[in-house]
Amino acid sequence: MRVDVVTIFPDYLAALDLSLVGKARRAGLLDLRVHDLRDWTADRHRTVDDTPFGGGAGMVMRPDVWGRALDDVLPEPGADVTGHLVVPTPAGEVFTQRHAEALAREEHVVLACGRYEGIDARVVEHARSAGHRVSELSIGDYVLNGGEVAALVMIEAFGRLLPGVVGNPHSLVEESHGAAGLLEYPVYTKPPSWEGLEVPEVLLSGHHARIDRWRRDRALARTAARRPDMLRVLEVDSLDAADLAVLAELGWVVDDGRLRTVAE
Ligand code: 6GU
Repeated sequence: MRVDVVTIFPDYLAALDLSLVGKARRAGLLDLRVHDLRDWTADRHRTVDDTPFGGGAGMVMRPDVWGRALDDVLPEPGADVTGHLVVPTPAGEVFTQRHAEALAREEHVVLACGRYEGIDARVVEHARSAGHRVSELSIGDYVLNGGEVAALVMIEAFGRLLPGVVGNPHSLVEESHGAAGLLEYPVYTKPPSWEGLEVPEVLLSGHHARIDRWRRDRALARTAARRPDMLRVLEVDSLDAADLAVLAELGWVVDDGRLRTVAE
């Protein structure tokens, strides 16, 4: 997979040399290139921004500079490889594991990192009319100074899904936000007793069916407490009788094919 990142702070992306993503790059699974947007400026001061039309605070990134950069890094329209332009922005759709899975299937992703008040809106419009897929994505409901950290988050999230990047593909199956639609259960390791705190007895029992049931119950209870929004959209067909009994204890019932609390 090829990934290009365009930014005015290429050093921000240095972390992509580390850990699993760094390993994927060195193994040739990920061809990742970071570019300095100022390489596409045309003036002595290497200007990338200007004041907003219509007035208001802050500066906006110029479409001409971004246009030249993206013309160079996105695949040519009609090329055999298709490109997907990702623009990290707090005004985007919220990035989820589903976006990570979709991006991991792409041949070529370009991330355009904006700073200041954002990029002139015509840049996205122009890329779309040139036939590129474009996604404006936010990593959550808070404001960052620019798209660089969000790009790091997205690259790590989809990079680890590329075939061969995570050593044991099984570890991708059970984790939070995977197919089960539940948060992950709590985990423990040695020593079995630490600071007066004991590892739950069942995990030391060697009784695999009871361990699986205990983990499933903890996942359901955690999701109910921390992410009730996930329970509300859960596929009820994925729940067995024991799941429904645990959920009932927690005050959740099935109504018209969906979970809801008894209180509503
Ligand atoms: Cl993608 N960019 C910025 N600047 N702030 C954010 C964000 C992105 N996602 C959440 N906050």
